[in-house]
Amino acid sequence: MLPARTQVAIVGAGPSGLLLGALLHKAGIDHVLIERQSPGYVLGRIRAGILEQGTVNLLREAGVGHGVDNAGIVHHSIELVFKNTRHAIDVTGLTQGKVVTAYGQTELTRDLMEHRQSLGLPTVYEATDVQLQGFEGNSPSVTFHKDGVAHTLACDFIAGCDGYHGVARASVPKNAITEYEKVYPFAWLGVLADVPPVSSHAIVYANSDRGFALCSMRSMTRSRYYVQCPSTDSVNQWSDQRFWDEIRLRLDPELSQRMQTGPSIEKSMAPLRSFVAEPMRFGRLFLAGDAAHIVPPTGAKGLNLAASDVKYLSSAFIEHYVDRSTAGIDHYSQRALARIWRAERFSWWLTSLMHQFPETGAFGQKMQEAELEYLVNSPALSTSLSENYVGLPLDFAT
Ligand code: FAS
Ligand code: PHB
Repeated sequence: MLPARTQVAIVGAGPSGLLLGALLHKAGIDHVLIERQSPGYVLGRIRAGILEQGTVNLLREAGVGHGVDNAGIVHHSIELVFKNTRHAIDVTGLTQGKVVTAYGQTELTRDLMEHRQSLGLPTVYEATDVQLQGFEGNSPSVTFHKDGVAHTLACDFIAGCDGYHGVARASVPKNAITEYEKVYPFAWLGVLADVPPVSSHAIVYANSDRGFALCSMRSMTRSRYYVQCPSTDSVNQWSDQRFWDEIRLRLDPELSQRMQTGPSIEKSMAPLRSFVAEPMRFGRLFLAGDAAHIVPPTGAKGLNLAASDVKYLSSAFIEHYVDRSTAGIDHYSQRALARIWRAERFSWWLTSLMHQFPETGAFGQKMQEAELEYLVNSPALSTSLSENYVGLPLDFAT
């Protein structure tokens, strides 16, 4: 039986909404999670694969760290391929011991869902016609239909965790929000295959004059690979054979020769954009995760930014309800945006460095190769790459 009222209404049961729900429950704050898709649909979306340590710590804090602790693959380096040569960047050595962990968003989302189900927390899947009301005043509510029945959920606050195409940001009056966007002239074609990853100890990023490629993993027996392709391409233009042939042409000879291929178990196209909406608070509505920002996945920041938003927002709600302080709520947007813009810059920079841009031609390729040559030989630039890759601190002077 759904309550008619709660303290926090969370719209969206992706990683942001689920993680926020777990942290609010742990703090004894009532909330209801409203999701428009089915659990299977949410789990079927294959997305991120690299977690910053801050994200792993937050999962542990939420009581959901068992999956990543048992199956996560810790990485101490990344590898850059350009001019047919591969270079290792000692990320851990350059960041005084910091690491990243390879653990799929699908597995993380499943861990969060199972945790939520074990607690019997109020969750509405397949909600339709979700609408946000009254968040500019003191009596916000979320209305929706479930199995043909209309519901109104009164609440103190609404957390818009419903992604780039969600209803939360779309509910904000146009004159109250500023959107910054850059759409890249290409997409990523991603393939999941049950073959051992070509490099199990490091993510491989390849710049070639045929386009970008990325070699990642989900386990020691399941690989996740991407190639840059025209944004006008569709998945059915890419047979498995065409994909395997193309990615091997973009890697160095040793990796290309070592790559094990097999039938794809998932194949999808992801458009690339940089996007930020400012501010992230509108009265009693707060945006978190992809609802407020998008990064090109090159820097593996999307899911990790969602996690830092949730860290800030859950702390703000806890301060409000437990400490009776509005400081966290009042500072949330400024605090989150400070970290978001630094990750936006890093993701844009790495995307610009690694991808083929038709309009810059052969000179552009030479500039990228010169910068990569400089990067792999410069402790300063390699350190800059590494400190961004492992994740910037949660707080710095804003
Ligand atoms: P999500 O979009 O994951 O979740 C939002 C949820 O809200 C969804 O379940 C949606 O169904 C629901 N929703 C939407 N509208 C609603 C409504 N009106 N009412 C109720 N619910 C509603 N990041 C990386 O780091 N690496 C990657 O390789 C990578 N690849 C990606 C590929 C794609 C195609 C996309 C779209 C994103 C990718 N990302 C990647 C970024 C991704 O991991 C996001 O950062 C992450 O999913 C953010 O989580 P949420 O903020 O929860 O948003
Ligand atoms: C992934 O494993 O899906 C992945 C890894 C690193 C990235 C992007 C995606 O930069």
